[in-house]
Amino acid sequence: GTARIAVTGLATMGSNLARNLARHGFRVAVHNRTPTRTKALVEDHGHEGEFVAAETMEELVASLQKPRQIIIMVKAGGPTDAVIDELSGLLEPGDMVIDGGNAHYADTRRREAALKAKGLLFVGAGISGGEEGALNGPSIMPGGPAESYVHVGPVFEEIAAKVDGQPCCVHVGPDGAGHFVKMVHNGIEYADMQLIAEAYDLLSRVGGHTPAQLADVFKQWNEGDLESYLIEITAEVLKHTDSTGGALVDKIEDAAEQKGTGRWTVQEALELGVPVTGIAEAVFARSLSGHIEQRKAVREALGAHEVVAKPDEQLVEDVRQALYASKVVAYAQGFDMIREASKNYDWNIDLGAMATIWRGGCIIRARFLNRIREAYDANPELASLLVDGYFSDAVKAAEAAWRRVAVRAVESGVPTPGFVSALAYYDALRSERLPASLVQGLRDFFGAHTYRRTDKPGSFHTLWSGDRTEIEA
Ligand code: NBP
Repeated sequence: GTARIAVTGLATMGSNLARNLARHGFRVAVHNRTPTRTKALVEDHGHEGEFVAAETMEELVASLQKPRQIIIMVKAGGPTDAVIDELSGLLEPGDMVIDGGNAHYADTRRREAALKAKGLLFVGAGISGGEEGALNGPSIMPGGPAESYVHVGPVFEEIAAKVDGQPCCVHVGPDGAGHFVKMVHNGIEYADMQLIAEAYDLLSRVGGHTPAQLADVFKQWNEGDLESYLIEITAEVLKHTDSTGGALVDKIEDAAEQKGTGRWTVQEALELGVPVTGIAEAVFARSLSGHIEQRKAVREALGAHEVVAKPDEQLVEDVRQALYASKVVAYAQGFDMIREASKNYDWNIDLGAMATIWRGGCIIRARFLNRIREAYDANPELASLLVDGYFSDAVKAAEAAWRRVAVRAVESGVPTPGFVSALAYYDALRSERLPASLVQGLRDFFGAHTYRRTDKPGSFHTLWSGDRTEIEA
């Protein structure tokens, strides 16, 4: 065969990725379970590059140069397994199967091991940036065996987004590392959006600003440290008026949906024992918003809470600082999670490189990712992003404003779980003593779970139901 690479699964993501490949001069073989999609792609976009249309999987495999590289862009889960099964019977040792869907990293680990046994190289690649990114340059997070990257890397780096001339693509690590990092990326995206939403809520309900005024505020914020795609599109959404002439945001039902990657992130964080409070609060806030009936029942029983607007000069700037500090915490937690997983699975992930490849192509692309990269470049062993000089200065500078915002939110009854839990996390990490001492005392009382002492080594138990002397456990 003569095609450089193949894509199977030509819905939105797959067809855009195939077009991106073709536009970059790669001869790309295309296939879809239902052949009408393949025909439509070649008819509508055949002029953009060199496509080889394949009706069957056999044809697709035959159309490729060796070693073969096939990107799967089908619905995650069962469909991906079905396609892998079909392909693995047709491929030869050394060929590469690349899953560009939103797979759970545990599935990717399982698939990688199964294909390795057949001599095939399996690459679980996180691809971020939605349909727009797939077409014009996504952020790509490929995992899998290092030798696969020799072949896949140059192609992916070519079609990925570029920032300062650098491609937003790097080999993340073995087996499920790429999909794991993509999952955490999505979790951070949840946290970031929740914080933005809280800022909007406070400024509209306590600050008394209209969506149009807030569009200007966010536009201004986008000129500074907060500069990011999400802040930019927040201004766009807030500015938009619909056919009724009013702000669209006031008409959109306030029940947030989720596809599940945020939930996965929190589930995995619980397993790894990493407190990703920002992501967890964001997932729960979406879930709470969706309980329309329960919200109504409680509102009716207790009375709706009326927030009285009390505009003041300082609020906008205070909220900006609280948003920035809370965002730093959310990213610090996300990076902690990647570091822990990397240790746990021996992935050896370069944290600074992750910040680098998120600077373009993906939803959380932001100026401040440069700072994260610099922090990990300077010290790959950072105990927390909060320890880095730039970030510790930034959160300390924001601290007073952050506390004022938390107080205003609590006093006025605007729920800000993201801001408040980020502040609690910051305060907890900086506390000399935590009340975990009492928790340990209670656990020892009812369950003889033992405790350690600050003044001598060893484990101890107090005979709570006896004479209350202490014994060494
Ligand atoms: P969908 O997730 O909607 O999947 C549709 C594709 O899967 C079609 O090509 C369909 O073929 C194929 N397919 C299904 Br369904 N079952 C199949 C089976 N048993 N065997 C073979 N093919 C099967 O497509 P998408 O929205 O383009 O997303 C593709 C992947 O990219 C997903 O994993 C998604 O999570 C991920 N992703 C999506 C986005 C996004 O913004 N949409 C962003 C990042 C990642 P058919 O035409 O014959 O039905």
